[in-house]
Amino acid sequence: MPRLLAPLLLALLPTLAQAEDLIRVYNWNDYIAPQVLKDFEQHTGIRVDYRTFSSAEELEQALAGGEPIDVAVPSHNALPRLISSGRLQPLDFKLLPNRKHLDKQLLSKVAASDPNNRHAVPYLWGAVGLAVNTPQAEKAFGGPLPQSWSLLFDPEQSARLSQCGVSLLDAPDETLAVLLNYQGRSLARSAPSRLKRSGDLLAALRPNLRYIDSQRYIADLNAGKLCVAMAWVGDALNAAAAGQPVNFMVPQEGSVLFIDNLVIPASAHRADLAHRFIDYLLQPQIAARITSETLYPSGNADARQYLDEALRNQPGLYPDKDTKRRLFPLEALPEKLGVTRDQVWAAFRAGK
Ligand code: SPD
Repeated sequence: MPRLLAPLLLALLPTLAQAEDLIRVYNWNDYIAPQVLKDFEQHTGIRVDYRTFSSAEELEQALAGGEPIDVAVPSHNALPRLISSGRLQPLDFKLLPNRKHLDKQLLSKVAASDPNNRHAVPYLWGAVGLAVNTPQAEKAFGGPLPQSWSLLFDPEQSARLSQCGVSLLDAPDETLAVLLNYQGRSLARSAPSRLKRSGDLLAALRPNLRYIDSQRYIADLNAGKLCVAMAWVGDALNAAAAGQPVNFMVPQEGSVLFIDNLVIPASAHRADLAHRFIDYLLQPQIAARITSETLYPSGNADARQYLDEALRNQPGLYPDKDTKRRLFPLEALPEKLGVTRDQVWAAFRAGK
């Protein structure tokens, strides 16, 4: 090698090594303990390019566009479509020795969407419910609140609450599933015409809603600027942890359960490093740190022993027996119904 080239190559080496040891992770907002990412980088020398999304639609678009994502976090009901369209790689279980810590019941639930759990590792899960700032909401409502989705879906009730702030998740599957269940029906077994009527009902509620957003509501709940929000459990519990008198309620009519999963997209550039990242998160102590910070139940059965006792027994974090009976998993929709859902939701979100 010419003498002058050697120092140049040496100078380039760190850059080359860095370019090789990088993974791109795409996760839900507020869904990791940031220190865990730093520790992973320090421990392995692999840099993490970490980005977040706040709706299932954003993730679906990124995966459909073939973005070079190494680890993504879809919910269980999105898996059948992602798998059948070839968007996910099968996992190499040999590279995931910590997989043994996973909760077997969750694995069997996810297996209904991902046969033999070939593509997905349960990460965090939980219930959808209502985050209620009780003093504010009771004042606006004029008395004790029913433990019911009527707070949201009954136009007269949500109108009363609108003065202290009502918000809805930007989550069509969750919203339509709980609305139809409240009406005694099932989203996955509804006709497209029924879904359109649900869209009309939602449109009539629109004036009572401050906004439809799955990220902004976290800061607003934490700051006491909303009194009733449709919420994912951890986001509601975080508002209580921030000192607000916010309760997380799973209404009497029942609600949906989601299981979010770590997957390796077909478009991943570094499936080898993605497996290392997933296995790192599967260590029970790491999984416990993530649950302690996000306040979402862990997919890792052995993480529970590493949670503080107060957290282990915190009402609402891991649903009790009675609540579990009222929860049903989100269902994947048949293709045609999925199209109608998207149309109904786009019109509702745009206020049409
Ligand atoms: N803070 C965002 C938490 C995301 C929770 N999972 C959403 C599941 C959507 N089906």
